[in-house]
Amino acid sequence: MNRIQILRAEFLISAVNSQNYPSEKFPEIAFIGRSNVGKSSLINSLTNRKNLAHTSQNPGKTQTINFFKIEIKNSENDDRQNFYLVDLPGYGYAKTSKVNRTEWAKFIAEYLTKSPQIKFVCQLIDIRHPPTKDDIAKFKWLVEHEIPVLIIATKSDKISRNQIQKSISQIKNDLGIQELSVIPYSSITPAEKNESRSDLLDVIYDSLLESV
Ligand SMILES: Nc1nc2c(ncn2[C@@H]2O[C@H](COP(=O)(O)OP(=O)(O)O)[C@@H](O)[C@H]2O)c(=O)[nH]1
Ligand SMILES: [Mg+2]
Repeated sequence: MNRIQILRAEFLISAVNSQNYPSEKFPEIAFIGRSNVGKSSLINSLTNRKNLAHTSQNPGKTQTINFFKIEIKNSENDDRQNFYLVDLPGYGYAKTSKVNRTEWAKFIAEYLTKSPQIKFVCQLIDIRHPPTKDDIAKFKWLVEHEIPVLIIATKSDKISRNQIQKSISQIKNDLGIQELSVIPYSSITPAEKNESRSDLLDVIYDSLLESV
């Protein structure tokens, strides 16, 4: 059985600037990645709710910062913790105009640099392809700003086990950090047999107990 269990998961608020961030503060875990990489699906998988975050086959849909309030429990000692999962708009969507891309950058940079309650950022990369220029640029930006990053390689069900290991090495290589931890993840694997899900919940829970 999973050590960490979801007690509650609800959509709280969509924000377009810092005035709209939730007034009640909790630690935050944010998700970034290219449009269509699987951010919303991962939030649904993690919380084990079908439609908490809206998924779409058409990239470029989410244009706001979406806050989900989550309560989890450590089944070993009944400790309960609240936090926010934060779904950020996707980058790298070809049809988005240049103006839109600059806006994206300002809007996201503002959130990421002005939210001291962020514990870490999950950057999602499609396991089937090497990181894009955009993926690498965003990763470097996070590292430069001293924001802890966990790389999640999405859609791992689409390739073989052997390929998973190769893709993970490629990602580490392209990002230039061999000791980086990269979690392969499949959002279509049912919660009860999804080991990556329970690993990620463990990482999140442990981060919530750390001070700072
Ligand atoms: N097979 C598979 N498909 C996925 C997975 N994650 C996302 N998808 C599909 O990829 C598309 C985009 O997913 P979505 O979560 O909306 O991406 P977002 O734009 O990053 O929020 C949808 O058609 C999903 O069903 C996964 O782990 N496995
Ligand atoms: Mg989405």
